[in-house]
Amino acid sequence: MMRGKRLVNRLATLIAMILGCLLADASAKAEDGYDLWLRYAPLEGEALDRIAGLHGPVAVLSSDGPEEASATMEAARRELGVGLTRLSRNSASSMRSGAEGYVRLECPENRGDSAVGYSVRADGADIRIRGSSDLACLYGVFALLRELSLGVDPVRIDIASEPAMPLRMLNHWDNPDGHVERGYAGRSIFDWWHLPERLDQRMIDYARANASLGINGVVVNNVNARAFMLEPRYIAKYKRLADAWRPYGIRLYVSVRFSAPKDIGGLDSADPLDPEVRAWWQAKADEFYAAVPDFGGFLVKANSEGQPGPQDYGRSHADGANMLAEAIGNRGTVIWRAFVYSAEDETDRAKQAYGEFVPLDGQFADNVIVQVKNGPIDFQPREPFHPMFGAMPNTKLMFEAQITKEYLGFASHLAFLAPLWEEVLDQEPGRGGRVAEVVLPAGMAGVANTGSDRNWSGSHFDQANWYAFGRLAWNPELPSEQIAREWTVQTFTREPEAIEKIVRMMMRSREAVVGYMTPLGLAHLMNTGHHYGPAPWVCDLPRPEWNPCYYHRADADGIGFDRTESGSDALSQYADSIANRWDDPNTIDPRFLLWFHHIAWTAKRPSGLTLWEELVSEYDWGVAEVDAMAREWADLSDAIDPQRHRAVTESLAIQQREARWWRDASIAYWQSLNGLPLPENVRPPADPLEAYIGRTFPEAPGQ
Ligand code: GCV
Repeated sequence: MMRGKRLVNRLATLIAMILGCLLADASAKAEDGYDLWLRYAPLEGEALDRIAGLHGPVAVLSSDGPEEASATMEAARRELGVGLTRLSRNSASSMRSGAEGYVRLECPENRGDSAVGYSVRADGADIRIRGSSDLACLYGVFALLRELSLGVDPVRIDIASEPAMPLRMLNHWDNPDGHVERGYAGRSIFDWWHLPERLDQRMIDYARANASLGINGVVVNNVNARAFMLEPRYIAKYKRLADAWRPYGIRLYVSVRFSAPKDIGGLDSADPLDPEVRAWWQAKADEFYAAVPDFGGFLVKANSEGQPGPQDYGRSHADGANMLAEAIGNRGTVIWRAFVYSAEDETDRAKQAYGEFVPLDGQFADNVIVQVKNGPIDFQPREPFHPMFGAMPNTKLMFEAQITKEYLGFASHLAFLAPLWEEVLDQEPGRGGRVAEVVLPAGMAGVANTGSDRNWSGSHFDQANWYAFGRLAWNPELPSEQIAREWTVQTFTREPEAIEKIVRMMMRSREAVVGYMTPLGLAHLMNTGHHYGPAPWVCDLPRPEWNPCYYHRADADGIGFDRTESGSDALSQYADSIANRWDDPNTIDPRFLLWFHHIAWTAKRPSGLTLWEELVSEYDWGVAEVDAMAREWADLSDAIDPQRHRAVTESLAIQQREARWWRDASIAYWQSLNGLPLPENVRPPADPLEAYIGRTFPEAPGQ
């Protein structure tokens, strides 16, 4: 019996190796970015010699395991075959029969996504990957390949890792017609038109990339959901996708429109307390689980930006979420978004979510998670952390990040977002530990930046944000710089000087964007609708909070939103330990100054400059940083393949131009209000204010 198993495993090994060679050869073409961080560029010199003796993969099954390897175990072997073959210069001879060591996959065949911690350890000439489920072995394989790509000596490998949080998910804002809301990488990767019969290879490569990071959930459609995506024909499509992703440990979730019982169910109400409505959702959930037994659950945007919700019937968010939670039962999860604000509510928008949700703490069912954006407004280049973190100790809160860069220059600006997320995860709300600890029982969700572009993300550097999100969701304690470095080595180059330059570029990039777009705590000054470029002058849209003027509150005397007690008092939503510090413009972290304070243009700052001088110097600093990044990248032409080097050079040229535009248009507008001269030796805006105001961009993507 055991010999039979061994034979099967040996055969599987051989097939995986041959497949690995074939795949590796097929990919030895131009560097177009499709392979992401799973590129496995051949190792050289000593690093190559060190892995040359490694055979892979051999599965050692537990004695009570089934005869056939699970699809996940097969995926693990396949990945190992591909990875080792490519890393060892695509040379089959390095997998020679006299190899000194084996990579041993020692995981029982039980499937499951809970016990996925793994260890990867050198044991003499062998490497043993161990875990309590097949998925643990797949994750371990990706971890081993990452280490080898980074040049770690196989005999020194010794890692043990497990995910910090249960849910590590991507939220797609993809519409059924293929348009991606806030998507800057082409069309949607989901081909609803041809599913379920046709499944694009991209769906498998997407799953591989996610599994390599430990991402274990994908919401496949926009939170601004269409009700017809709950119809049986769509459930068949989800089934095909879920079946394809299951081996990679990815559960499929769907965004639902709260009014679906009315929209497609023939009912005249969607009241969550109406028995007919509840029965409709129960039947709908059962239909999902009949087709997809491991269906993840529903994501809901309710009573926000015009979406229907329980408040339409005088019910609370908890009433709505709990109704869906009951329908799903212990089979899955309801994720209810806290991104709510209403046109009718005159309360400072930054306060509304806290006001609606915190009183409901403790009222949500066990299988409900409330998903909270990193900041209280909307994925700005910089926001203070959301005050709901730490304020709902009896509710599972999930951290929502935006990987796609709606407010940070779309895909053409280089902005590495790990420092942004790290900044928020590291905050201490004053209750419940750091934000990273508050969200541990739930997880992290990231609004995906993928699309049909060959490089997936619209630009090569934007792949790093997908990567960073996944790595942080697995381990929110990972430092941004380490993430940048490991991504760079796997994706671009192993040349030490080039790595240092690229990491430096990445680490300064987000702060540069803050500098030229929204320095000193300014926010939401982007043009309306598409959010492309500056438009601080927009003040006349019907809904107050759609206007940049609402956020900057600039006039002849000063600028900034007074959120202290004398203003909207949003500061009171933070714990005293924080509010006391932020209450004083001289002690607040200057990065949040104008978020919480309205300051006179001529006020002297602790820096010795006036506010106006400080603001102008921030804009100039941001622009100079982008110029420096472009220069550093230009120096790297020998270290990076020409195709990707040129693509990044062109994006940086766009960023340089647009950084100047942001700086010039903003300064021109502030001057039109304050009438102040520019500080000495400062370059005046290139064009008069009217020229900036007159620009229109009907072609801007992602609207
Ligand atoms: C999906 C912002 C974006 C919207 C997005 C919304 C949300 O307002 O501009 O496009 O809608 O956030 O997170 O629901």
